[in-house]
Formats: sequence, C-alpha cells, structure tokens
Amino acid sequence: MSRLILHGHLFSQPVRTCLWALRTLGVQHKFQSHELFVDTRSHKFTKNINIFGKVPVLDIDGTLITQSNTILRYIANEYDTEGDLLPRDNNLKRAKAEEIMDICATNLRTATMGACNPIAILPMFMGEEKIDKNGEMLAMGSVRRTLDLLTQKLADKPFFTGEKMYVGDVHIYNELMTAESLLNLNLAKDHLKLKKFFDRVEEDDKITEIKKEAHELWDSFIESKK
Ligand SMILES: N[C@@H](CCC(=O)N[C@@H](CS)C(=O)NCC(=O)O)C(=O)O
Repeated sequence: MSRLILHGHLFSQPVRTCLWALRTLGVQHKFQSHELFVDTRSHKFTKNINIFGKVPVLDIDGTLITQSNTILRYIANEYDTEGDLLPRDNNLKRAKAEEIMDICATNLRTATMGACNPIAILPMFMGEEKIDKNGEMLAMGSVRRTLDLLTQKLADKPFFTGEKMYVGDVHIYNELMTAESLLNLNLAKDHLKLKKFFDRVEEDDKITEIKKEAHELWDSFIESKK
C-alpha cells in the first residue's frame, strides 16, 4: 500500500474535493494542512512541495503530483474499483464525467475566483485593497453568466452527467459553496436548479463531514481576525 500525504487546507475548494475522494474510497492517507498564502508561498513550500505555491498536492511515496484534476484521476485510476468517482464500465460515459471536472476547473472556477479573489480573498488574506465598483460589477457579471450556463448544462438532471453523483459534481459543489459565502450569492433566489443540485450533493455523508470541519475552521479564522 502506498503512503499518501494530501497537502492542502480546508478553505481550498479543490483540496476539499480531493479529501472527499480519499475519504469516500476509504484510502488511508495523512492530511497535512498549510496556511494558504502564508505557508504556500514560503520558500520551504515552493522548494519542497510545489514550485507554483498551490495546494492540493498529493505525495505518493515521495512522488508529488499537483493539480486537483490530475490528483483525482490518479485516485480514481488507482482506488476507485466500484466507479464511485468516475464511471468505469464505459469510456464515453467516463469522458462525459471527466468533462465536468474540467468545466469546473476552467469555466466555473475562472469566473468565481475572478470575483472571489479581488472582492474577498485578497483583501482578507493579503491586506490588498478591494477592487472598485466597476471591477466588481464586471466580475460579478461573469459569475452570473457562468451560473446561467451551468444551469443550462445541468438542465433537469439531478447531477451533471445524469442520475449518479460523480467527482465533477463534488468539484462544482465546492466552488459554489465558496462563491456563495464570499460573494453573497443567493442560489435559491437566482439559480434554483443549482441550489437543488447543491442540496442533493449535501445528502452525501462525507460532504457534510468535510463541510462541518471547514466551517469550524472558518469560524476560528474569523474569530482570530477580531
Ligand atoms: N488548478 C489548481 C488550483 C490550485 C489553487 O489555486 N489553489 C489555491 C487554493 S484554492 C492555493 O493554493 N492558493 C495559495 C496561494 O495562492 O498562495 C488545482 O485545481 O489544483
């Protein structure tokens, strides 16, 4: 059995998805937490863990892989014998489920982080000035357009590829969760189909377990800022 260490932090959406994958499959691992921006940009981290200063990073017996989608594909290929992360019985079905992972990382995350970073994250974590109203309007417009497209992509299916929840759904859930709280989105009012999808994902035990841990950490972070 390989020795796995997941480097990350629970505030990170892609980290939460990787953690969900490991816990869902019951894969033994150690979780090594690193403060975002502080530890991740340190010389020690960029020299030894990820030259780009980002998490998640998965250490497999000393071999490090970065990029959540690469990590998730590795975990699926190595441990997902029942097809809980991605379909195993049909390459086309699998490609459609992998497509959702990439839509999340490119279309959704680009828009949500394009707003979360200048509006909330960089001012909060790096002491940077918030962008002006015009910049905020442009970024929020892009988020809304992306959520409209995502709603069309979901259509009337329970999950993005159909009846079963795959890892791409969890990836999207985690991005929506962060965007909803940092950007004060109201999914129930403006994107009801996405809200119902969000609630469906939360029926999963490991999702609620990780959400609870992330919220506890967030509460103590906010407390420490007072
Ligand atoms: N495309 C990467 C994104 C990784 C990423 O942006 N990670 C953020 C946390 S969500 C990070 O490590 N930020 C720390 C920093 O910028 O110092 C993935 O999916 O793994």
